Amino acid sequence: MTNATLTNHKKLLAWIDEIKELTTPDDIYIADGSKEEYQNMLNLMVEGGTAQWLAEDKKPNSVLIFSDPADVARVEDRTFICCEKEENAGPTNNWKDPKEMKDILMPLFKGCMKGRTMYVIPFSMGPVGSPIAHIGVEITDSPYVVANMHLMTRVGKPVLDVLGEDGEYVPCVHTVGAPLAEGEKSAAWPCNAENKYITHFPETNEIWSFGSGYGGNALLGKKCFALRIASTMAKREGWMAEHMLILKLTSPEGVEKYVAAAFPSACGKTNLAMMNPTIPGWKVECVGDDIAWMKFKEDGRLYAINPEAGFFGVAPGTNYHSNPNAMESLKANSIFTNVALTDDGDVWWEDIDGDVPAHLIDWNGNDWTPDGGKKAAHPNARFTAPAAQCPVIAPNWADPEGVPIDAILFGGRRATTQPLALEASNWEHGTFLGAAMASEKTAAAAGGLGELRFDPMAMLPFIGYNMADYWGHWLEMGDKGGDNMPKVFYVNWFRKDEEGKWLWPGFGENSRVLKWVVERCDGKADAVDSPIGKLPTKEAMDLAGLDMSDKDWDSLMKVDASEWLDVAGKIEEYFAKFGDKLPARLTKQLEALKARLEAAK
Ligand code: GTP
Ligand code: SPV
Ligand code: MN
Repeated sequence: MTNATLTNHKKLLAWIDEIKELTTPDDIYIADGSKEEYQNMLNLMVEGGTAQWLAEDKKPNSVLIFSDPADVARVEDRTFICCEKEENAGPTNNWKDPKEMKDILMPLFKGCMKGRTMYVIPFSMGPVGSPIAHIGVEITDSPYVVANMHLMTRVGKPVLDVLGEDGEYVPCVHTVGAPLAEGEKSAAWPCNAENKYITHFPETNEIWSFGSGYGGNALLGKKCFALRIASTMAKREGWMAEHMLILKLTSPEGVEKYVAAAFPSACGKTNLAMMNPTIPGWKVECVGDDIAWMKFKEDGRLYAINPEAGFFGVAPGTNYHSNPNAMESLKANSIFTNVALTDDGDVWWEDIDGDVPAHLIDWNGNDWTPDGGKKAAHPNARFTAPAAQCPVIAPNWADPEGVPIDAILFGGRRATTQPLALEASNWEHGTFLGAAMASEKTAAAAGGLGELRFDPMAMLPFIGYNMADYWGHWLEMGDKGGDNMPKVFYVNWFRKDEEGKWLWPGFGENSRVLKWVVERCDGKADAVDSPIGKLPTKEAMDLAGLDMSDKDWDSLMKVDASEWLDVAGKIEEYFAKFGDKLPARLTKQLEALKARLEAAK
């Protein structure tokens, strides 16, 4: 065992031994978190044919990796919540009895690391030692996971030091599920395409992941721990684990506000979190781009930390216009997965800056030319980059105490129906808006692109327990926080006109909506009542310098009562799935909405 002396934690050592007995790797390596270790992982991947170096004058110290075409995104239908009672997983999750699932998993894990090295990665979600942070230990047979965990979390010795001899950690076991026969060479991207299991045991705080090496399926600190397991811990302990970016907004007068926003996967969190505002004098700085853990402090307010240390961002669509700060973050020391390769050793993806090259190597490793009609990068191609490389990372982004949240935004991808922005009348109404959130499906998860689905609080794929109990938890947090709770808003950057063109320019222009939001928090901007919430007036929204006709504004903001009555009917059907678990206060909100819509018809 390499680095065995790094820890005296008896339980941890015993667990490592147990997993070794089960999975029978050739070697065991405990990650120390050093720079050399990271470089070794990159070298190992390059030598093994998993990765290739990008040109040093294009993307220094960065690698490109092509995954197996059958392993390109989260697999929601292979993701399970395993708890004693089915009703505790709820109708939105795939449920399995814990014992039954272990009976399926143990034979799969038996001998699954044969011919490979077993890596043990102690990691902290959140600044090491922060009162809001939690520790996990991921065991994996994938060097790709080790390298990514180095960028996405805090790993190694400092974490083991905090763990000491008996600290608590969440055990996370991951395997690509591709044991090697004697002398057999590993595939460049080993996985078990036909047999993936992403499983969570919230009652014992365990994670077992089999068969996939990609993103949230394999980097277990992210969705598995920081959302699915953490959401159950948060419910038990009275805090919140949310699929939210966190940004700091400073007005020209120097007033600082913190905004958190829950948008579904590939619906604009990374973009909003690090945007350059187009309105003069305003500044956005990034605290986090995907996950927020929030706890009450003595002053009664909610404080959030970003439990991650890097960005695992969607590459396609990212360019110097849409997200210049992401482009700057990924300039070096980054890992690129399933993007295309240019002839001069740089990366390329759809809608990146500049002319479309005449020749590329596409994400399948094949020659690509523009006339072939195929995408060069996979739609869920991603970059992994250290958060500290972001030019607008907030100076206090890693403050262990967190930042006080002033406003929460919900939002999804809606081509129709949903206006650009609205404000909830209070926390309970905000909870209702979050619970009734719907969005068109993106490439971040396998299957069903574009289909409209309910995605409450952007947590549909990430909630570790019954969604209705989660809504109840939101309401209870509101009862506890009272007037100190953040104000809640609902935004939609994705409304289109009849010709299918965006009605709103989006990206840096979203700062206009942020300005309205924080001015509403300070009681400074106007809003008018509508059946679905308080809408900004055209005068209250700073549209200076934007060529926005009254007609376009009206289309962008239109709330059609009969269309919304239809929506209310769908919400009612959706809520009915939760039976007795549905909080009465949400039923009351729905009834009130229907009454307001009827009156407006
Ligand atoms: P996950 O990492 O999967 O959780 O996604 P995310 O929510 O961070 O989404 P991201 O910011 O990476 O955006 C996903 C896609 O939406 C990219 O292709 C963006 O270019 C596009 N996008 C982001 N913001 C806007 C916007 O304001 N308007 C439009 N039209 N597109 C946007
Ligand atoms: C998401 O899908 O919301 C992501 C990417 O942030 S993954 O880590 O793969 O879940
Ligand atoms: Mn996400």
